[in-house]
Amino acid sequence: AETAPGAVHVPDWLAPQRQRELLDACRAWARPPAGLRTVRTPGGGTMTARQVCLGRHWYPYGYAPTAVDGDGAPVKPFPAWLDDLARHAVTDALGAAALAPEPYDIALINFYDGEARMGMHRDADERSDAPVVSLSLGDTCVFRFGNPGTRTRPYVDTELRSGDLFVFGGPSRLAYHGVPKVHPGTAPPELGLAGRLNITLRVSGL
Ligand code: MD3
Ligand code: FE
Repeated sequence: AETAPGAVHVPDWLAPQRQRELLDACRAWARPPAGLRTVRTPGGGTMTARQVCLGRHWYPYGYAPTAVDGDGAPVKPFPAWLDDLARHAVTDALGAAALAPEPYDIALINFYDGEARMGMHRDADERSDAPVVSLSLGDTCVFRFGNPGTRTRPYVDTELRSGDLFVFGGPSRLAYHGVPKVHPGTAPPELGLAGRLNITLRVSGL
């Protein structure tokens, strides 16, 4: 369903077995070196969602020119199967015409415990206007989409559940968005995940 122009939500896009496989991959990526880290903001704060990067090191607000993560270790590579997954997702949600010519080359994986949030922001650090692909695993969250062009009300709130796909292209690519709430204990029990994972796949254009 189209939530805003270019923003398409596909509930249950990942079958349970695919969710399990993606979770297993995330667990491996989260291990050191260059594993799950706490992101510090320029103002001296910390992001409450912890993060792992693949392909390039993201920091607020840019991509590091060197492939070095928080612990000094090289960022893990972005595997080719994630580019295949992103292209499949964009084609299903927006159609093949929305596909970028360049490969997807960055993944940012955010882990939310019951208290974690993400404030309203725009993702403007990529040089490409290719659609961003978002996949959710584990606990349900409230996903907040800003009024186009602003970070103010009226917001559109939707719930993102385990297995959901959201693709942000066209005019929605630079829209404000955030995660004001995670609902603890709502993950599918068979997944064995306490908390929420969000995987975003991006084209850096760098
Ligand atoms: C709209 N992640 O990684 S997913 C992010 O659930 C981020 O972890 C949230 O915002 C999360 O930057 C929200 C939905 C989402 C992700 C990326 C977007 C919406 C987006 C990029 C551009 C526009
Ligand atoms: Fe974002």
